[in-house]
Amino acid sequence: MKLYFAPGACSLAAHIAIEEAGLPHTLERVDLASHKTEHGADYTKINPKGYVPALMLDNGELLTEVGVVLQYLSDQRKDRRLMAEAGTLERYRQMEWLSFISTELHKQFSPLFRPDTPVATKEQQLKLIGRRLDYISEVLARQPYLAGAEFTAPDAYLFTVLGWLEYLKIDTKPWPRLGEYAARIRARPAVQKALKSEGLLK
Ligand SMILES: N[C@@H](CCC(=O)N[C@@H](CS)C(=O)NCC(=O)O)C(=O)O
Repeated sequence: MKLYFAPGACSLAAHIAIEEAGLPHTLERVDLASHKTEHGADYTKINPKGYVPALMLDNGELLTEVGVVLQYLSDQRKDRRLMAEAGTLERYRQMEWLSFISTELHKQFSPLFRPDTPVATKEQQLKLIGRRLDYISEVLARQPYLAGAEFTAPDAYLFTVLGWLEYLKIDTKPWPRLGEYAARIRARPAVQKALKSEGLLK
């Protein structure tokens, strides 16, 4: 399988899951501004949606959408317990987290990355993101990871999105627990490996 990624973008969640699952893979970096891959290919011909992540399976099928790619990867190595067995309530809870992070958190950041977003819109987005982080922080007061006692795929996704707070220089003082959580995840060998190979760690 091949993961199309951009350093530090939401594709990092998939990259972490690949490393956590120990799956053989190759990587191809995408320049999101020019839509060219590192090998000079037109990325829009590979993924007409134009965004990352995209996972090219060995049979030539392309899988997109973070929440789905994470579940696919997790299901390749069930013994690593990145997602619970399909059909169980535990699995639906994890899917609930994937959906929440995608729609209620990840996508609220998108206008903050656009240079032409009006300041008032950015402020509204920051307030909304703050409310979501308050909620997540309350949950993490009761348990070390989103789905309970163990690291699972939704944690790879949340860790990736939390990384954008620093990049965007957002004050994280209201959520010290999230900083501790991110530090714990960052220390995982698979996460270190993914960060290093994206050039985000020396
Ligand atoms: N719904 C998509 C969103 C993916 C997305 O927002 N990707 C961003 C990076 S985090 C991107 O590639 N943006 C560039 C673009 O939209 O052209 C998913 O869940 O995978």
